[in-house]
Amino acid sequence: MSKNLVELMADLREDEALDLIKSQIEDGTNPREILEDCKEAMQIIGDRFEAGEYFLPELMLSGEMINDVMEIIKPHLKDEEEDEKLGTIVLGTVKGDIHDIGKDIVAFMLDINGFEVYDIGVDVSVQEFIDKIEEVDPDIVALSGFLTTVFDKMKDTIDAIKSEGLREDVKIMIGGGPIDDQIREYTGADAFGDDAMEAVAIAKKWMGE
Ligand code: B12
Repeated sequence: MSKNLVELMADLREDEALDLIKSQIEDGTNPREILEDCKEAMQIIGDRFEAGEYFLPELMLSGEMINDVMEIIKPHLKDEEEDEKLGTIVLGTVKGDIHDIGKDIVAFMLDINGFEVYDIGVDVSVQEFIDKIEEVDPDIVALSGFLTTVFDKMKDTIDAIKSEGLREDVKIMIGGGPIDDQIREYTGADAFGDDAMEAVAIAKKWMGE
């Protein structure tokens, strides 16, 4: 755990943070520890936004920073052997919602844990989900959403998966800021997760790992 990295990232001092991460990797720090620091920093950034200390440009900057961090550490998190994928996942943020930082972390963690992830982006319509499911025949569909206003879109998406006759073929998980078990029940999803590690744990369980 590096307090320094958390501070640099929370203060959006990206160049210094990236330099520190590079040297940590050279020194043999576990990349997962670096990810934990990133998560803590993002939490602080969110808190500062809510407290009126940060505004939209800072949040956008934090999104770019996390992408740059991931570019650096991703190759070091890959399993040694590029073995068979554990399963296929279609992931997207539902219609009306453009939050993608959390979804990107989920995509990244599923990817490095051995899943084939089709990340279809943000503001994804019901039809776009259906089209992708029909195209790639996934084992799992993962819906992300951060706004209370998009719970209905999650439900619509899952209802459409049912009415298209695809529900029996996929497990569905949901997640994002306000998602809890009540929302899971309302939307008809099979599971919800609080963070990317839970997404991985759920997916592995479903694939019999
Ligand atoms: C960053 C941010 C933004 C950025 C998004 C940038 C981006 N590229 O994503 C911008 C500035 C664009 C933005 C816009 C808006 N935002 Co905003 N935003 C946030 C903020 C500060 C942080 C969210 C975030 O990315 N956190 C970082 C991630 C990493 O944290 P995390 O949640 O722990 O992530 C994990 C889980 O979510 C989980 N997860 C995510 N997806 C999935 C999927 C599955 C399947 C699973 C299992 C798990 C999972 O795994 C993630 C990784 O571990 C939150 C406040 C907060 N503190 O959460 C508000 C917040 C989410 N936003 C909010 C609002 C209201 C808005 C706007 C409507 C503001 C406005 N008036 O314009 C717009 C909406 C735009 C839209 N149509 O979507 C509200 C939502 C309130 C509500 N309950 O509905 C919040 C809660 C702020 C607040 N307190 O009011 N926002």
